Amino acid sequence: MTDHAFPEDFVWGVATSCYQIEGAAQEDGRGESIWDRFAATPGKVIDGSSGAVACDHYHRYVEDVALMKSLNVPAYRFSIAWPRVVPAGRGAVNQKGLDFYSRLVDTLLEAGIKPFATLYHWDLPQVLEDEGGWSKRETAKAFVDYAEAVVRHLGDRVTDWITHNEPWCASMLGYEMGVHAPGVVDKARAIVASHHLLLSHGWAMPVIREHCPGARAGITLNLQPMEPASDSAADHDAWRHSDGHFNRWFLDPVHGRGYPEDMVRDYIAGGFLPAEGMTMVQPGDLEAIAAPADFLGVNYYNRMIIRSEKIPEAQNDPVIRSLAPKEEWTEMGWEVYPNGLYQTLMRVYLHYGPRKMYVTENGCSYSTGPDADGQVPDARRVAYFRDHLRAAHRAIADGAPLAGYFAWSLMDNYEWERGYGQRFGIVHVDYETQARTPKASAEFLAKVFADNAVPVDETPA
Ligand code: PNW
Repeated sequence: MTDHAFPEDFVWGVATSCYQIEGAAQEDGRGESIWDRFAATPGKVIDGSSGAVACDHYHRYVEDVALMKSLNVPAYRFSIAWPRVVPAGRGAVNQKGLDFYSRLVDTLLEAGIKPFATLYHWDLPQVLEDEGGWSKRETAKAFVDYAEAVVRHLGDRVTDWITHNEPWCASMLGYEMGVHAPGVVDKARAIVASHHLLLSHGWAMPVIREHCPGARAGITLNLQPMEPASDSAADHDAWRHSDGHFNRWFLDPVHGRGYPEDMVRDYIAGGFLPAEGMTMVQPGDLEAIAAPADFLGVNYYNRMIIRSEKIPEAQNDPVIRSLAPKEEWTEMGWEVYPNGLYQTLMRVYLHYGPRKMYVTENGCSYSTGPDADGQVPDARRVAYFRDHLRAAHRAIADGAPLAGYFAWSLMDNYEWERGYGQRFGIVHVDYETQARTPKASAEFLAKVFADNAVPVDETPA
């Protein structure tokens, strides 16, 4: 049987984010971020842990790049820490912070690995949060200055730029549900924050192009296919609302459609927006947010089944993540649903028509560790990647302009409010010794990367 071959110029890679792997939180002039503060607040992170040490990547990046090279990794998506580069949020640039990323980029290029840099993966300088964080328009301005400093310094070597990672998480998990930093529970503030996150993306796009001619730039959204739990009118309406809150609220403005009107009505009705609606939107904002992008980044993990009644597991929107039996969930409690990746890519392609798409994250949490022989046989993760890659391949065959795929994550790391218990890596990390051990899934992906193809037959783990 032949394998599923991918397009010749398809970009394969692995992804990480700075706070989740770097550690060295106090070093070389790095300022405090909202995640340092949040993690130090009792009761916020499940195991009380923080990213202060994490995978110590700040000191081990040479070893980590060599590891990627040994796994045939062609591209690496990482994020840059705003509090390292501009410790006070705005103003003085910290050269030592920039130098770290400069060394990382040089090491990647020497190894023949293409860097994809994300400018914001949730670690806002705490000083800016003290002034209101993303609910303040000034934060979007500060982001653009920070972005300019980074691109001026790295734009000669990095050509692929992602402004934001998952503004839904940054706004809604951070300011609506409060389960992520800065831990605010205020839906009205979260909606304002979402606008300023998107605005900062739109404002940064021309600045990236100005300082990096030939740049390819875009934003990454976390998207989920959703279905109503039943054919009741109430479940269909809840489905409309959840899809609007999670997917359309970000997809629509980025693609020039403004904010979805049904959602503005819902938020006014819920008391989360004033009767006049989106009063924080100023003339020119929507045009800025719709800045032409070279690609849309899509992070895909699972689907949601939506019902109208609140259930105990759901904190806000009445959703259930899955109807599947618990044995089929990952350790995050997320259903394994590969077809949802196909559905998501096809929806974006057919409804929004982006120039290109990348899957900038896809992966799963299973805590498999080394066995007696020092192997890490993570068969479920191998199956997860194989099945999601087949779904991606189907979307390409059906016309979706998918240009690349980044596995989440290069290595086990700090899984935010879930601490170190959740392991998404294709490489196992022993947090006592910092030893890295490639799992079976790393060997599987190394072969996919080398062959530019996914096996069609059952892959033994
Ligand atoms: C993403 N949700 O987070 C992030 O980009 C990564 O930093 C993170 O490690 C990874 O997924 C795994 O969690 C998400 O509630 C967090 O839908 C929550 C959601 C989606 C993505």
